[in-house]
Amino acid sequence: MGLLDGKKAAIFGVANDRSIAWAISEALHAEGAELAFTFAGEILEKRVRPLAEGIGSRIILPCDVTKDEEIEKVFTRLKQEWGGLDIMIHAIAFANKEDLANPYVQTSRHGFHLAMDVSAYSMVALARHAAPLMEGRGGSMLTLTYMGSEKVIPNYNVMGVAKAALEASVRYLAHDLGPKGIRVNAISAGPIRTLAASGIADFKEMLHHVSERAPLKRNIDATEVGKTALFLCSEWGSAITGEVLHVDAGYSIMGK
Ligand code: NAD
Ligand code: 0WE
Repeated sequence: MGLLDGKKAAIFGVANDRSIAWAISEALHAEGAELAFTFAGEILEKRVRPLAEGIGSRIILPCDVTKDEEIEKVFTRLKQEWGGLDIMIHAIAFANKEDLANPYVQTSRHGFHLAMDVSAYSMVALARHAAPLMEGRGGSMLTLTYMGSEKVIPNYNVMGVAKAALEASVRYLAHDLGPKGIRVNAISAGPIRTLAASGIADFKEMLHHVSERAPLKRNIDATEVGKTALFLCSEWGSAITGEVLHVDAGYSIMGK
């Protein structure tokens, strides 16, 4: 008997086996959920397909969230294959590399729009398509955010602004979808070495800084985000919606 036996989950944001979305997938699968995956581009398909097939997933679809047609096709297929949906995981972010290196004040109009589109608006678009499939089943949606939305983290820049919009969207989506019995939440994760963190200047120093100051005196790993995601998306989280839950070894509570 698993906590999620018979539940159907759509996972957006696996790039490889170090992705936070993959750790969440493993946690949901271990409790009996059936999963569908999307990938952004052919290069990532080569990584995602073997991982998905390894846990028995049959639905593996392209979805660049900047393309409305691709989003529509995913949900059309999910409706055909499953007839409904219980869980949606959004673990997607992107900003131009130069916008994570130059001063925030230099952010171009295009760079701002891109980060907002991929990292914040995509949650709204996916939620709009997922909601009709979740009606009457008590669905749950979850996204991933970072403390750079609340406090200045040098170089996080336009991503911090996009995450602030994402977190506010979680609250507005929770208000819209709550009457249908659909919950919408975010996990604010501490820094984890993933593809999205590779090439970030001084990431090692940042991990060290956090582990010295966080109450638990350590960093977190993706499996801990997976366990929290399982809790939030399962019956155990049934009264939690519109929430941003920090999974960060306590780092964000500190004032010094
Ligand atoms: P990751 O690189 O494994 O995942 C990021 C995903 O975003 C990739 O799968 C990539 O394909 C996808 N993506 C980018 N542009 C896309 C587009 N146009 N369409 C569809 N997908 C697109 O890295 P991760 O660290 O697992 O990131 C997952 C989420 O976790 C992100 O929202 C990130 O902001 C958040 N997060 C990460 C950390 C960290 O330190 N790694 C901390 C807190 C929050
Ligand atoms: O959300 C993120 C990373 C998001 C991200 C990463 C990249 C790198 C490659 C978005 N866009 C891109 N674009 C690229 O071209 N994190 C929470 C991880 C992260 O990124 C940082 C961090 C942390 C932590 C950037 C600066 C400072 C800290």
